[in-house]
Amino acid sequence: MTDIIMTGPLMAYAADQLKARFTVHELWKAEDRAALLKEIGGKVRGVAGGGAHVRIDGALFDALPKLEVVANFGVGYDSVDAKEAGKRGLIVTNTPDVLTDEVADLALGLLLATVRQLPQVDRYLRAGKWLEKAYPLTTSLRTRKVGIVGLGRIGKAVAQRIEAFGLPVSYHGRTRQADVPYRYYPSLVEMAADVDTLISVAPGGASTHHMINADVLKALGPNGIVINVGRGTVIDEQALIEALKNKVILSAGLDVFEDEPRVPAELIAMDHVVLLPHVGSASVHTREQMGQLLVDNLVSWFDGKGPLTPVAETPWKKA
Ligand code: A2R
Repeated sequence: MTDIIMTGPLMAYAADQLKARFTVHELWKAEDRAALLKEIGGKVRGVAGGGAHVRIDGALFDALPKLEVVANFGVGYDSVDAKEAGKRGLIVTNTPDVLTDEVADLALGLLLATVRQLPQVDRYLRAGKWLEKAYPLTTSLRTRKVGIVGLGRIGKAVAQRIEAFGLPVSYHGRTRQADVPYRYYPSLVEMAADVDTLISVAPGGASTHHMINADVLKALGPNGIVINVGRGTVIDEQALIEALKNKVILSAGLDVFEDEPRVPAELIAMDHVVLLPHVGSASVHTREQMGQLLVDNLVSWFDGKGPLTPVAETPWKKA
């Protein structure tokens, strides 16, 4: 059987399929990872990974001279150095599309929860405060203008849902898209100045690092709400905390953070933000689909049929 490494825990649904088809080495369980890599590195041809358990980069590739393919669990693959993989002729795959609607649903749920303060209202009832008086009136989704940062697969699914709620949509990305009806802003600060609600669905990595910074938050203004379901690194978290403290913006709904699973104590102490533990795609249904696509990519590759969903940095050309 072909040897592969699992860099972090995968749900049993996917892990059991991998174990049936491959000889699986569970790297994150090893007390001495370097020793395990030394022992088995020479025969490993595939990696199944994702998340922050082990960074999949040149150092790992060096330890795996026979490596051919890295199958990432998740559409975002910023924990994999895909550029370096491309240089070395390796293939990296991710799990696009199968999680698009789930994450978009969560984005709308988080937006509503933030605007109408649903977690706070729930806490209010449980604390018996309704018996004393009605919950104070909240801000509203009505009259809001939404700017999407990263109008990709998930961004478009979010935009459709925002349209269904009757709100205007704009977007910012590196390129104008010909086939979408939404207003395009080449400048994120200019978009922030024209809207009051930012929803970030941009990927992580160097090119988006701290893209939502103090200037963007200032432009968004005192009625501003920031929702992030993409990657935590896209927002300058310290600038966000300052903006929330000083009422530069109104509120934030965050599913992703800069240093997960660690969330700044200052955010946790704020009652006017909604914080979720990176659950965008975290339903049984969608995680099974993602797991299946990871397995299918590895099986297809080792059956000689090529990868199903290679990332842009490691395109696959059939010989
Ligand atoms: O910039 P464009 O036109 O290529 O648009 C992409 C945008 N994007 C950026 N926008 C501004 N500055 C950048 N440096 C930048 N880099 C990328 O993000 C595109 O519209 C969007 C990403 O869309 P997709 O590749 O279709 O990804 P998908 O499936 O929507 O997932 C987005 C992210 C994942 O990477 C995970 O981090 C998270 O959502 O689950």
